[in-house]
Amino acid sequence: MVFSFQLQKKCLHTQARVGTWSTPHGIVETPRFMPVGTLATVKGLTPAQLETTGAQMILANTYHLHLQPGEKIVEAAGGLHSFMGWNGPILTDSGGFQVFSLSKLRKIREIGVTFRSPRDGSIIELTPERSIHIQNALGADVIMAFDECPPGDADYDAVAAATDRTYRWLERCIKAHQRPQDQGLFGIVQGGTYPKLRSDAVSALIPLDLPGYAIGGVSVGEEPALVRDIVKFTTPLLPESKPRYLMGVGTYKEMAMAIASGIDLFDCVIPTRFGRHGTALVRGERWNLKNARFREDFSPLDPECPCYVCKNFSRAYLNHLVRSREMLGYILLSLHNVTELVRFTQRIREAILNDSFTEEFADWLKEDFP
Ligand code: PRF
Ligand code: ZN
Repeated sequence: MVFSFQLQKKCLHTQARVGTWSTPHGIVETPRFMPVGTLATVKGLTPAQLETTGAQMILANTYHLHLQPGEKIVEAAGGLHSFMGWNGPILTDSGGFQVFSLSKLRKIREIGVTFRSPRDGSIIELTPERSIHIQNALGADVIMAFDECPPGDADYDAVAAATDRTYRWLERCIKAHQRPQDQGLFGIVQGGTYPKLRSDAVSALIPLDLPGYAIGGVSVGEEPALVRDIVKFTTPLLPESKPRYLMGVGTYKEMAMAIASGIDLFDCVIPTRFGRHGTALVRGERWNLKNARFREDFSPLDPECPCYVCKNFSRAYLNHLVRSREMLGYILLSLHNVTELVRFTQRIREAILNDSFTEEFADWLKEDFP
C-alpha cells in the first residue's frame, strides 16, 4: 500500500488525534500545517530552507500551473518533484476553487467550468476529467477532486445543487484517474453551513473508500462561529482511519479548533503572504516589522523559535531590511512565518501525545471548546 495512515494517539477530551501518514514521497506526521507553493514554489523559500521549517508536505495549484508553465513542461521535467527540487510529499488542488475565486467570466455547467485566461484572454475549459488529467501529469502524491465551492452566503438550494454536482464530478474524477497506484485522490466534502448537506455528502463519500478526505467550502466568507460549528459537526463523521484535510484554513485559532475537531492537515497562504508584506507571526500575534518600535530592538523575533532567522538576526535588522524594501527581509520573514505555523501544529502534536493538549492550548480553545 502506497498510502497508509496509522493512528497513534487520540486525545482524551477532544476529537484531536496524532497520526503517521505514509505517502510515496515520505511520511507526514499529523496534525501538520502545509505551506502553499501555488506555482511550484513556496514563495521566497528554497526547498532546502523549506525543509528546515519542519514542513513535510507542500501544496501546488492545478489552475496556476496549467496557465504557466503548463503541465506538459512539468511532466517533461519529470513531474513536480524534480521540476521544483522538492522530494517530499506534494498535494495539488484541483483548480475548481481557484477558477471560482480568481477568474473572470466563468460559467459553471454540468460538464465543467469555462473561464477566460487571465494571461491571454482565451477561453479555457476545466472539467473533472481535465483537472485529473492535468494533476496526473503534474505528478503530486495527492490530487484533489474537482469540486464546486459555493460562496459562504449561498442559500440552501444553491448549496445542495453544488454539493450534488461535486459528488457527480467526483465519480467522473475517479473514472478519469490514471495513476491510482502512486497518486491518492482525495474527495472533498461540500455542503456549506447546512449540517444536513454536510452529513449527506459524507455518507455518499464513505463507500468510495478514498485514501483521504477534505472539507471544502469552509472559511469562504461565513462568520467564524459558523466555520467552527461546521468543522466540529462534519469532521467526526469522516472515517477515522483516513487523513482529514481542512482546505484553505490556517490561522492559529482555527487550526487549534479544527485539530480538536479531528482535522489532520491544513494549508494557508498566510505565512508567506504576510512575510512578503513585512509582517511576522509571533506567538499568535501579527507584527508589522516596519514599526518604529523595532528600530533599536536587538532581540530576536522570538527567542524560543528555532528558525535560522531567530537564531541569527535581530528585530532591528529585519526592521531595517523591510524599511529598505530589501528582498532578504521578505524572505527571512517568510522563513520564520512558515516555521512558526508548522511549529504550532507540531507543538499541538506533541501535546496530544503527552495528554496535555487541552491544558497547554486552553487559551486557543476556550471559546470553541469551553
Ligand atoms: N475546494 C477546493 N480547494 C479549496 C477550497 C474548496 O472548497 C477551499 C475553501 N476553504 C480552499 N481551497 N478544491
Ligand atoms: Zn523564527
